[in-house]
Amino acid sequence: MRQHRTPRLLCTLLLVAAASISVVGAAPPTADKTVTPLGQVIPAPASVQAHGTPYRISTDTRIRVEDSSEVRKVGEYLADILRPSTGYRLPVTPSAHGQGGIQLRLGAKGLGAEGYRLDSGRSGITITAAEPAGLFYGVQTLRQLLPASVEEDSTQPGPWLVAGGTIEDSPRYAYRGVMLDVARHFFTVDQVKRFIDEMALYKVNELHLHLSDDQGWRIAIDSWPQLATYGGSTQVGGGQGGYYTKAQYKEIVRYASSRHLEVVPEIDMPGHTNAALASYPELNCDGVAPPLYTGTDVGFSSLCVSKDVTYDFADDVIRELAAITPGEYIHIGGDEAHSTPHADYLAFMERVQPIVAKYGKTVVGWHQLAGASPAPGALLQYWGLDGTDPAEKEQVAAAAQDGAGVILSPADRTYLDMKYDKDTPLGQDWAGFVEVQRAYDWDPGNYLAGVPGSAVKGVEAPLWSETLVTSADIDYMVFPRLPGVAELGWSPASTHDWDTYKVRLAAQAPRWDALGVGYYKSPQVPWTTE
Ligand code: TNX
Repeated sequence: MRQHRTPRLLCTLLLVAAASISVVGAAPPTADKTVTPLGQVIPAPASVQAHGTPYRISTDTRIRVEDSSEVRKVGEYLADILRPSTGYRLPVTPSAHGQGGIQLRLGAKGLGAEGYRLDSGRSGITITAAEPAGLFYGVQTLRQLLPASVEEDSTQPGPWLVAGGTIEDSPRYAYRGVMLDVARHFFTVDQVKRFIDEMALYKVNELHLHLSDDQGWRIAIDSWPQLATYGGSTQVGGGQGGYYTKAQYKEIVRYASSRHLEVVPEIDMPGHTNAALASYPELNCDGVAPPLYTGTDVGFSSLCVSKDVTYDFADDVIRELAAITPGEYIHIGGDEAHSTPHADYLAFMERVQPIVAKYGKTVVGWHQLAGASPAPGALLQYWGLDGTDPAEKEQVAAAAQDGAGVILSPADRTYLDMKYDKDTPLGQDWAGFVEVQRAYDWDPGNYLAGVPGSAVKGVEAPLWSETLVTSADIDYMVFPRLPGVAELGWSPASTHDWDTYKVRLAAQAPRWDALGVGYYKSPQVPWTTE
């Protein structure tokens, strides 16, 4: 720590010098470049009032937390981010012991379960919220107000200034999701954790895991062990594949929860089931197991809807999955069931949706479920595009009018596996190219005609992994598009403006650099070279 005394002192002297220059009438000091303007964060906060003097995190700063283990965890999370780069001790102490520093307090009113208030001034920073989740989101805002170098894991010079003023913030939507397809290519627990950390920075709160598909089954099910051991043994391209043991899945759930994300597990049925059909011959109508599949076609597989064993299978899988999933939802897929006759699809969904309810969970399905009878309270995940058959959109609108919730994942806006342009080395293009502006510049509130505003529960950006193998591949497709979708989920529509958004987005790049996150240098974004 000693080596930082001199630069900090120097910096103070320079600030004093700059201040006195302005007194003698030279050019007024421009806004201090080391202080991020209070509103320059993603997602844009609901309300920002800049005033007063910046707070400076220093060697004496304490993180003062309310006496609650959940609040202490948020305090420790903040300390873990700040300590390596600042080099300060930043003890996390009960708030009763003194004033100043960074305070995390419960008790805010009127900001909802996820909202927070952040007050910053010379003597300290106070984040107040009704729940720990709100404090966590306040911490993400604080993080983005600090210089990008705060994300480095070695000591940096600072100074660590946070602009003065007040932010009051709460989300537009309760469901702010991202999906990771671990079926087409398998990603390890550590890779998923890295992904979760990246999402937390943008206040994403739902992690949808696509756990099964034609190419792989990725979760251990004790009553049907071959699903994972055989069905999970390969992936697109024929590589090794893999699956999560129950302990590993619980570790993902725990880690996600420590970042205030809920895991939404998906078992895609009745199509997209070749891995299951290959593992158990009895699930096939002809009793013959097909070979494992490592290509990228869709729509060729189906569970055997007329066999009772199919529902024993669905019951066992959903029961075991529900038992290790504390979250509210189980996603049952239901997309692209091109090999399931329509009447069979209806019959299947009639029998499977009640199983989800029986184990205490709420159904989520891809929007084709609107063509069946969605269970009470079910959420439909809309993944169509501008050119989708209007009749299909009307079906979703009708279901929404009947009480179904809608999650918006329009493929030509939110699909993170779409290429940015024709030269993008990774990804697909069946929904067109999705450049950064296209991903951001739409309004979930009036996107689908006939869907009541109250039926829109939020947005989700799916990342399908047919072409993605490494964490670097993931990062490149996610950044810089995901922050835009996250902002649509969080920020009030009144803040929506591409021209100011793209400047805030450009300001994120040094943070990604510091975090070691690669990204696509979209020509639409005014990246700064510093
Ligand atoms: C469509 S979107 C699919 C997936 C593919 C994806 C590739 C949806 C519900 N189904 O099976 O992976 O396109 O972009």
